Order: sequence, then structure tokens, then C-alpha cells
Amino acid sequence: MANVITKPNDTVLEILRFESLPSTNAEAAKRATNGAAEGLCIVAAEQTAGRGRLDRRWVSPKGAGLYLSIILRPRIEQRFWPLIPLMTAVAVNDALNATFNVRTDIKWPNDVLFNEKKLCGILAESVDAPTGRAAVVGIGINLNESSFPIELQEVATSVEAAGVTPNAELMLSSVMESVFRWYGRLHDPEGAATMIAEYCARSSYCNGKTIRILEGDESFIGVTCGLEPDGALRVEREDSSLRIVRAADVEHVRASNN
Ligand code: BT5
Repeated sequence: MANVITKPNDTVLEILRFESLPSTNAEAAKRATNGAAEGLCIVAAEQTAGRGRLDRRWVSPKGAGLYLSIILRPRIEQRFWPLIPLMTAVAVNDALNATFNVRTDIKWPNDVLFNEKKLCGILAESVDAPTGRAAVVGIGINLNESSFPIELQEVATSVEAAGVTPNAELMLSSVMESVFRWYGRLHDPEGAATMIAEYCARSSYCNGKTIRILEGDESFIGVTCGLEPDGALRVEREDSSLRIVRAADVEHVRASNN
């Protein structure tokens, strides 16, 4: 695939709103398959089957969160497509900071955390359509915690809990503006390297963090030492060997010096 064909400056953004959907990602993927253009954004007030990674569930009650999915048709090399969810996490991080003064961390690969709890989850999926390959980027941002089930209370947080009166419309426009600004930068000649640097400037997980990595049935502890050019996490194990982690869950291991 060619490096960069055009910069996506002229993308037309369109928002389609639904009262209820099983999943905005599923709806966006269906429309991408049917040829929907880049820039279409599906928003639902609730999701009845919100999806996380690895078929996990995203709790999406009515009025408690912003649930949206954006169709992208990236003109970057295929090997850099894994940077799209990382780019989205940077964009959400910046939108929360600029519009609401909420400062967040990014847990690799793409959980947006406030006070070490998850405020936003991101799910990027690729869709092979007759009109070419598309990416669907799903973003779930908790606005309040009024309907959190008990199992989320310790691990999740919300914009409201961060001290801000949540305004879903302002959040939506701010997130979309930020996503397309960073998406444009990803298409710059040095866009992939810029993305890695900007991600690491916002994520405490990139360097020097002791973490447990859960990769399928395997689990090991190591210290992070940067990202590969495609966003994979470099982890040094206790025996000093280096592991490149591409698809895994990560947990912070609290050590006295970390
Ligand atoms: C994610 O998966 O974090 C990706 C979530 C993406 C959700 C958006 S909403 C719009 C779009 N449409 C969809 O159908 N999905 C996307 P993962 O890293 O696998 O995390 C899932 C885990 O997060 C679950 O197993 C729970 O432990 C936890 N979780 C579920 N709902 C949550 C919530 N509302 N807030 C915080 N954590 C949650």
C-alpha cells in the first residue's frame, strides 16, 4: 500500500443519532460495508449490546455515557493501522483536557484513565468492504456513574466523578474535532513517529512502569521500555529479555519504587 495518498483535510463529518442500538460499532461496520464515506459518526443514547475487545461487554446505559463510532478510511500503510486506536486515545485525552480541564492518563493500548480508573474505552475494528478497507473507531465515555453495576464501581469512573458537569453534546463535538485533527496528523509524512511520541507524552505506561501482561493464557511481569513503530509495547522481563506485546491486557503492578 502507498505511503500517503491524500491528507484527510476535506473529510465531511456527518452524525447519525439513535435512541438505542445494540452497538454503534456494529451499526457503523454495517454502513462501512455498504460503502458509507469516511467521517460518518454513529451516536446512540444507549447500547443494548455494547462491545469491548475480545467480545467483552461495554456497559452502556441510557444517559450515562457517550457512545459513538466513526468510520475512517485511512490512507496510511497497513502496518501503521494499529496506531489508529492509540491515536484515538490521544484525541480523547486532549478533548477531555482542553474542553473540561480533566487530565487523564492512557493505559496501553487505549484505556483513558482518571485517577487510575477507566473513564473511556476504545474499540477499533477493521472492515473489508467492496469499496476498500475501512476502520471503525468506537468510543465509550462515561458521563456519570448513576447506573454502574457493582462490578464496575471499583474500576470505572466518569466525567462527573472527575468534577465536571457532563455535557454530552459539547463532549461529542470536542471529541470529533480532536479525533479528526489527530487523524490528519497521522497522515503527515512523519505521522506514525509523531503519534508514538505524542502518545508517550500522555501515557505513564510507555516507559518505566512495572506491569503484569495477560496474553491469552499466559501472564508475566515486566517493566515497559517504549513502543515499537506500530504501537506495540516493549517490555523488559526480570531476566532482561525483551518482549514485544501486540494484543494483551495490562495491569499496573504497584511496587515500592514505581
Ligand atoms: C474497551 O474494551 O474498553 C472498548 C470499549 C469500547 C466501547 C465503545 S462504546 C461505542 C462503541 N460501540 C461498541 O459496541 N463499543 C464501542 P476492553 O478493553 O475489552 O474493556 C472491557 C472491560 O471494561 C469490561 O470487561 C469491563 O471490565 C470494563 N467495562 C465495561 N463497561 C465499562 C464502562 N462503561 N466503563 C468502564 N469500564 C467498563
